[in-house]
Amino acid sequence: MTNTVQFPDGFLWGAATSSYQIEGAWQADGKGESIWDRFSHTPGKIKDASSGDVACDHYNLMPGDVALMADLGLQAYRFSLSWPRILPNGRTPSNSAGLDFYDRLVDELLAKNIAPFITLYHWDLPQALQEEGGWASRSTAEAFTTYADVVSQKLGDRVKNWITHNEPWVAAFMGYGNGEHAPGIKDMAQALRASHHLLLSHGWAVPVIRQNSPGAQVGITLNLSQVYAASSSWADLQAARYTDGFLNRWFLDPLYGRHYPADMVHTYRQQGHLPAESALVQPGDLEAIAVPTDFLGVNNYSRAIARDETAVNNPPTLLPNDNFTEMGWEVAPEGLRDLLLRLHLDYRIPKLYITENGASYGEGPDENGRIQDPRRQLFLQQYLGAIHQAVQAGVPLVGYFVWSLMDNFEWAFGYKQRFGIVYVNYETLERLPKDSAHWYRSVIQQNGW
Ligand code: IFM
Repeated sequence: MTNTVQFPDGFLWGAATSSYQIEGAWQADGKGESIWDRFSHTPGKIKDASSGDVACDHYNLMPGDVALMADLGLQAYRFSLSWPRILPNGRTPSNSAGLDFYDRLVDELLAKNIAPFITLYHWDLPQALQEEGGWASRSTAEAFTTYADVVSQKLGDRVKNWITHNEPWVAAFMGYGNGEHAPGIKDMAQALRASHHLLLSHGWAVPVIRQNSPGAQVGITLNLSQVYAASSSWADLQAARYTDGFLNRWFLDPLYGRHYPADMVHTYRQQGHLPAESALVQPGDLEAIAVPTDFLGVNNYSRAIARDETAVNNPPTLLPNDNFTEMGWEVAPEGLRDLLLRLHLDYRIPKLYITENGASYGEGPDENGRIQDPRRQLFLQQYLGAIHQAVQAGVPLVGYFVWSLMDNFEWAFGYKQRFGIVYVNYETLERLPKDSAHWYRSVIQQNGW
């Protein structure tokens, strides 16, 4: 029987995690404190008062986790490095025990034929750098470049896929803007400074990684959402334009050589959040940020519907559907298809990966130890169907990483949200593949379904 959905030959199938969310071992072997250690240890910041101190204890259970990946048939594994595990104070000297952990992880993966995709920064900034202003300070971008140099020198002979940053929008606007993430600062001016320094550090790190890792593919991962106006009224169209600028174009435009979007610069200036350009954006910065990259990583979970709530007499013609994950995010696979088409048409990106996509549903083991999570399987099937449509339409999307390999610490939500295709029992740390993991294994085997 032939498959109904067949991906192109060579399409890469993987799963993703991040250091703070799974590793635990927050003080082991000379690791320094991160902003997430500090933040989660501050009462009131995490919904269930938990932290990543132990998390999935992946630091100690790593070989078993890699064996599990092999068992699921994964072809690639996207993970992030804990900067303070490697550079406890954010800068050299490095901590060899920390680097050795990732060295062993890489070797373990390669021995099982799983391609490592390294993300350098997935939000766990060394606390020592936050004391100097964190991402709001330009010196953090310099420190990041040194960090990229240290790790790509060590791992660049074997790791050939590098992602500088994960979701700089979240790091900047939730870390420094609304304060829901570490370091918990609520100041839009700092958030905008952080966004520029995150992008700048990307631009500076790319050539360093290339130098240390010949033949490497280097990119960045953005969280992007297709934005739809709630109606065709002028007010809602304006709201959609603004939301798209805030979420998407603020990062895409400078990365693809278009400078920061003029409409957003104008708005942020009017709001008093952006200083005169020369103070923040220095000569050469925009050229550095627009360094050519090999791919863009796209993290997508839902769509955005924009509405101008202040405008009267414009009833919405587009409303969210009634299907939400336990994060409260609307299930909207067509949003991912439209996003991919838009990226292809507007930015002509040479190569794309979905570096995260998945759903939080809380199903646990039944009396037989089986985890039936049909909603997650349906979610994945619908989103993969949408991705397939985009590929058929000519979008150069070459791989997919499910979020997440296993249940883990979901930031300000703690352990209450479960995104894994593998269940983690946080009492025993036992890992149990859910039904969706078995289904995903068969998708990988057949390159479709
Ligand atoms: O868990 C996060 C991940 O760290 C970044 N992208 C979104 C996921 C789900 O919220």
